[in-house]
Amino acid sequence: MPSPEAISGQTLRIIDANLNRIGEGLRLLEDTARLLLNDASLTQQLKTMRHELVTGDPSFNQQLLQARNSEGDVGINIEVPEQEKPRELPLMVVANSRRVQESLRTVEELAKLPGITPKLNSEKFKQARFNLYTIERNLLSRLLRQDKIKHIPGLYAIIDTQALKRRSHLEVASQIIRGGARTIQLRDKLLSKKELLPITQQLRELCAEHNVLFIVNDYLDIALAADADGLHLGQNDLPTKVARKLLPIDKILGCSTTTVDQAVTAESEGADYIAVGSIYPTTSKETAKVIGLDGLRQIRQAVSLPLVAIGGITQDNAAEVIAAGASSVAVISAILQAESPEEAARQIVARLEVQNE
Ligand code: TZP
Ligand code: MG
Repeated sequence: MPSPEAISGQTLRIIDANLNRIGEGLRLLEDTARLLLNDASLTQQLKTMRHELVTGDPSFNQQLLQARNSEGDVGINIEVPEQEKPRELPLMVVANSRRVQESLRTVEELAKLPGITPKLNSEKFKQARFNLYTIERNLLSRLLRQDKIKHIPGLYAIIDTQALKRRSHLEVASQIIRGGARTIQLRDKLLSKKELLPITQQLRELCAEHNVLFIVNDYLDIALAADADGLHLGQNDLPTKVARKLLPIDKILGCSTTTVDQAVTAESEGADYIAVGSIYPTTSKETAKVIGLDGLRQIRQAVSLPLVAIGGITQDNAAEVIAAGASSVAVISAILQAESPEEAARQIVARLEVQNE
């Protein structure tokens, strides 16, 4: 009879296969966070996890290598049914996370065997499994929002009820979309929510038809009720952290900032883009503080999220705002006070395109 401390070759083979699966799966997740999402924090978490789990005691690693028998693995030729193979990146991320979680669980259990305990710390694999549940959620939600965030660069037109001067939200939004806006935000400080909701729903449909991003300012409830693509909040609105928790994971969240500190906080609390301004003096917001292009440049240095510059932006200064680091320009009066909102939008879009060439 072998002693209970002796480790069988089969056990080592299972551990070896599972450690490999953990390393490979974590690498795919890490590369997604790093190369696709440019998310430094998630990348670091995944890298640290991978290193901690797969670099073990050298003599034990040697035992694992000796037990390896890939050619004799009967699993190699077992076909995965076609419909079970993930073809989209979010599904692939889920599938890989699950594989790693299953392998972590397997190693966690095997590490409790008397012969393995001195070599592998079961608790470490359990902790990693729980950490990975959270990382999977963050990674997946970032991926699902990625498609929406891609619309941000370009013209971000704000349909402000007051600036509309009784014109129809829907009619003016259609003109601005024809002029080339990539994002429409509904900003209202006048109507009741009862009046605002049907307008929001109509704008949401219009934007969906034209593949334009649709964001609601201030009101989480209206954004949810109309199934908008996202919500935009200022410093005195619902805190970013709270809104992030309440929003479905595929909805994007924008946050208005005037300082580096506010921008860094918004980024760390889950904003998807940051509005920066007022860049120039504006008559559209009484409390706006002018921070200039220098303020914008400082925020550009401090955060990596896309920046939407706002405040006093016109076709004459749009290009310099982009040159100072904004991905997008948000505009009210230069469009809504123009004789033709469509033409005004088109002119600004043309300046942005020249700047990006
Ligand atoms: N936040 C900072 S400035 C501003 C807001 C909502 C108003 C932007 O309007 P305009 O007319 O484009 O300057
Ligand atoms: Mg607000």
